[in-house]
Amino acid sequence: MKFQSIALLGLVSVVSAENMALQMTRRDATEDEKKMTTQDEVLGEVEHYDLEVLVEGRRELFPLLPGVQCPTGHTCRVRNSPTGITPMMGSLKNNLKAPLAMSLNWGEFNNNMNTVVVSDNFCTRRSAMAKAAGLAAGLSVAAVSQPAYAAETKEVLMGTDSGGLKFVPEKTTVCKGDSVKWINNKGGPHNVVFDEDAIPKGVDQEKISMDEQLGEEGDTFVMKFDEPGSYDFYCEPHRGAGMNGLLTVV
Ligand SMILES: [Cu+2]
Repeated sequence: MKFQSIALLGLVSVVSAENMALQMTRRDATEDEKKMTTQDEVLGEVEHYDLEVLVEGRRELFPLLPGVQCPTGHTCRVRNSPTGITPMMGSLKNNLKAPLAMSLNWGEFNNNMNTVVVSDNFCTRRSAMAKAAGLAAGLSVAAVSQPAYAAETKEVLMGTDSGGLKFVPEKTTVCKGDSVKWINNKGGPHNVVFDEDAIPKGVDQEKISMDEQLGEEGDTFVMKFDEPGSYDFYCEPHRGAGMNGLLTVV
């Protein structure tokens, strides 16, 4: 299988644990990989190897993907585990105490962990990670599958601490379904108005913009964004002073 040798090269050529983690997370999910997972599930049980690597004098084990052989010149430890599961899951499963271990939906948990490993999309990874954490905390699949479950709210200050007429930060990126909370800081009153010529098509500019202004420090304006794209916004009283911001929804 082509994928296996590629993954192997990636692992052997890397010397530091940090780089290795980086390399593993950046890996694309190839068609071969998807096929491999399916085959493993059919086979039932496969051998896993942990690659032994010396990192700054300490011995560390890195799990190799199911079916990957130990690279020549390296020491590996054999570990058998039920297939189709993410390597890290085996030990987690053994270490979790009942009754959680009994009630946890391991299939769903594993799907999420796999998504965390193979996806290159930050929002997909974040959502899968949150769902896995929720399942491990005892929540039901239905609960963690709610669209709002993995959503987050990012905060943007209106005015710098020294009264500067800026949004802090000026550029913010959120995942679709996330919310942004603007907090009136110093130098107000401020507000948030979106530029109707610089928001995604079909988004109602009036609906997402503020009518009024926030006068008191600590006042907030919260808006949820479901449509991906770029959103330019400004503070109406201070637009001339350059109080502009950019929101990116991915
Ligand atoms: Cu302002």
